[in-house]
Amino acid sequence: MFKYIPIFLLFYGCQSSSSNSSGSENSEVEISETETPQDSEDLETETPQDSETETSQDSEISQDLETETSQDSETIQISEESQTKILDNEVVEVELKDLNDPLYKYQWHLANLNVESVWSRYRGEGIRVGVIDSGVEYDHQDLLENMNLDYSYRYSDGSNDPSPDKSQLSEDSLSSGHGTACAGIIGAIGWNGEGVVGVAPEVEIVGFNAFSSGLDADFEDALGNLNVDISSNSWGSGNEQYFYDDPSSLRGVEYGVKNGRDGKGIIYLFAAGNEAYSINHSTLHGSKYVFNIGAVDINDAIQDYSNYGDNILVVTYGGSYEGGVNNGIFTTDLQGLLYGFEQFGYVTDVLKRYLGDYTGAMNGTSSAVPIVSGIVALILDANPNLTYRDVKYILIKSSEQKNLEEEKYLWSKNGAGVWYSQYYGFGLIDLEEAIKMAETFENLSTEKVISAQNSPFLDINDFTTTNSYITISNDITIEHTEIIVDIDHGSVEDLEIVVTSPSGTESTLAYGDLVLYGEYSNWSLNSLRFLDESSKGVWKIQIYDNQKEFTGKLRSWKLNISGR
Ligand SMILES: [Ca+2]
Ligand SMILES: [Ca+2]
Ligand SMILES: [Ca+2]
Repeated sequence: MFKYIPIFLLFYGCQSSSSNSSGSENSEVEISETETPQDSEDLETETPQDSETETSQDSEISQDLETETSQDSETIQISEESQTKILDNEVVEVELKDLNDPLYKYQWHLANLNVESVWSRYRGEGIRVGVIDSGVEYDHQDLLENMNLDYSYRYSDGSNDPSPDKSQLSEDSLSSGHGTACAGIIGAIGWNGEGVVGVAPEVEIVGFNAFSSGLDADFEDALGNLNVDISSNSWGSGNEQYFYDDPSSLRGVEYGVKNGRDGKGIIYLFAAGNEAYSINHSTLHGSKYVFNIGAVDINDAIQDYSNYGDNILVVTYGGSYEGGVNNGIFTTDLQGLLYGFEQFGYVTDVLKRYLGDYTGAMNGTSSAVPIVSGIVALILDANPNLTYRDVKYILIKSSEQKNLEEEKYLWSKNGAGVWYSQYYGFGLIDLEEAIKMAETFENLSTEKVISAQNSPFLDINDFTTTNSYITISNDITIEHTEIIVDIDHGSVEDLEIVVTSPSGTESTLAYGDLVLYGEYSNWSLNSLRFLDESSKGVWKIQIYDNQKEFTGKLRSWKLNISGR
């Protein structure tokens, strides 16, 4: 069944690389600080289980506080045009005629989002979404008017036609329809008497057919393209058993966050993936600039395939494995019966009418991402002055905690009273609530980043917990925490890694029960679980080795805490 685009494996396979770009830079001015013995004594009593190795008290701990100003300085200024737009949004409410798109009744995700209540005010007009994928068939009747061909690009031949090229169609007739399906979910035309409706039916779609070449440099180029407001990415390594380092894609993302939307930052949405695995071993998915999206079904239940980890931001509807009515996501498909989803065999009578131009078989986190792209387009339509951090915060704060009582989802409250689940992230997106917040949201204050490192060189032995501590004296309100670990060990899959914040919140970053290939050589692990907590106090890392034979050493670990 179609869940995650299989051409990833052919064109964009994982690299189990040790050249983690985030760990090597060291240009910041660092203020030295010494850990007080008291702090560590307090902590010893907190960890009764297992034998443990204590960190040496005189380990050098350094930390620094830096302020990133490039983004916020520009966001404070509201252009005349934007002011008018906000004003317009407050007063203009359009009466919409009934939807006459025949497949709309099958688009349960739109009903669940109650998107009609939002469409009378916001439909994504003036917002541009880039779809980096297997191509977008621009001349599809339900896409054409919303396509922006000036900025669209097909990397295999340099043309502005983003459709799959001949070799994509012949080599992979099936999955070459993936990008067109994503585009329809985001912004298929509404009220035209045809097919389906996108979440943001007046948005502009830019197709970046990076899979036509499959080159790392082309993905970097597409990700760094500043002509879009939102970047929709339903692709990934496709095999989470391997550490995934993707420095070129990360460069593109960082460029777009710093320079896109006049410094407010492009919103980068990425599929969490469909391997039912942890995604905390991907440096791309770990980046604070990336929004990782998981998938639920029509009943708000996490789908078995949806990847997990403490870097999942939020979830939305992705559909279930079976596809079809009340399961799959109905959307545009490559036109005709030869290409696209037909080979999955699901056809309703209404779909038959279109002879292969639409499908009801799209699903997975690949579907969830374009839904969020449409949602973010509506949010930016409601308030174009939001930075990427604002949008992230709005999604977090407006989402709903579903199935809190079900133990398997491992919901817990952090020290700031924020619920988090490694499956749901902060919860299921609530569109109406997100729009309400966006309309009056004042930009978050300037971002601050604290970095601190401890290099204890501690042994990691079989069936033993190794503990180390870092004391932070700066008090910021946490948004994102990056933990860079430098561990020399013969078998990374032996290791369970847990980081505990000063508030006592535990974030598990490696589970010790998964097949894993890679090296923790200055490797970036990331957690959203400490949101809104204070950075100040003693942080702890615990590394438990749960298998015999291979042992190792914790050379160093570093905290990069972002917040305000
Ligand atoms: Ca339509
Ligand atoms: Ca088709
Ligand atoms: Ca071992």
